[in-house]
Amino acid sequence: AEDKLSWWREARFGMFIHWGLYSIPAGIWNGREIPGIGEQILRFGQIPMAEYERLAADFNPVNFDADAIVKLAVDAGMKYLVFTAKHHDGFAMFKSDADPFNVVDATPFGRDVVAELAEACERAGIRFCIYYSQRQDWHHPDGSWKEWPEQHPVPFDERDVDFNRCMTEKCIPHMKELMTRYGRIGLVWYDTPVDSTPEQSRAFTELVHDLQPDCLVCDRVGTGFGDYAVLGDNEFPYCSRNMDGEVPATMNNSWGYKSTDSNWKSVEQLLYSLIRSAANGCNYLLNIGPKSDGSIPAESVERLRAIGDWLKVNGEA
Ligand code: JFZ
Repeated sequence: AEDKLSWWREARFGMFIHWGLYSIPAGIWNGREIPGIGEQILRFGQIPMAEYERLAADFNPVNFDADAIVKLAVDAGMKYLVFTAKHHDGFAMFKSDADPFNVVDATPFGRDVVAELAEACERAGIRFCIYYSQRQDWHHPDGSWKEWPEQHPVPFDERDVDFNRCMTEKCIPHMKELMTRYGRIGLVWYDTPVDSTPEQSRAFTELVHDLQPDCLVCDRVGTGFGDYAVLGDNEFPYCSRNMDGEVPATMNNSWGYKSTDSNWKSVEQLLYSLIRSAANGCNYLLNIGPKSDGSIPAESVERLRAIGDWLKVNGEA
């Protein structure tokens, strides 16, 4: 476990990408602004899945350009990229034989976004990594909806589910596809374990380590498993030098693109957090939320360019 962390310890700065069907409504449903983070509009807006599903028919991001996004990351000084292969809504941004609710089978776009980003990262020489919501899956009938209530205090359907069934039918097969079809994966960013059992956390961890021995797993896989610690989102990094930590952060409030979220942090604030993270031996994983046409919000591009310019003068590598 020592050397397999070495690239990650040197990386210090990565790009997080939250992109999925939620980028289409971008925070607005039936003309009403839905409070909360954009990628969770289904939960915050109490939208029936049957309605939400129809977004797939409108997903056609003709301006998506994986090489351009990866170049933006590289120019900003980022050394890895973490992409939402599946968020809580259960929609896969890759071709899957396990479940038809995916970008290739369910949208007019029909392109495998995970494949295109993986290939672009390979060409540019940065590590491609996968975010996968292993436990929350609002689409599978036995997927979990349980969130950390203090984080997202919105009522949700507490119906009983047989999560092991969702896991066997969908999540494990998905993860096998992700770990075998897209080349070398740097790390898997599992999320919101909440009430995960040790058996479930172990299975999700071992699947990765079995199929890709050098691939890291973050500790949001739950119950003490994982190769490194993810701190609170946007947390002011006070991590210690002798722990491997990563600070996930947004430039505004939302992770997925939200058209009404204009609470952008300044370049100075972002640089301060990056430097503060690095000084404490932590990685800074800074998010962008592409729009539904595949383009990157101008506010994000502007900030990434400014950070890159600063690093070219003041950074080390
Ligand atoms: C989770 C997700 O629910 C969210 O949509 C986004 O993907 C984010 C990166 O991760 O939300 C969390 C999870 C953990 C904390 C905060 C938000 N936390 O520990 O502070």
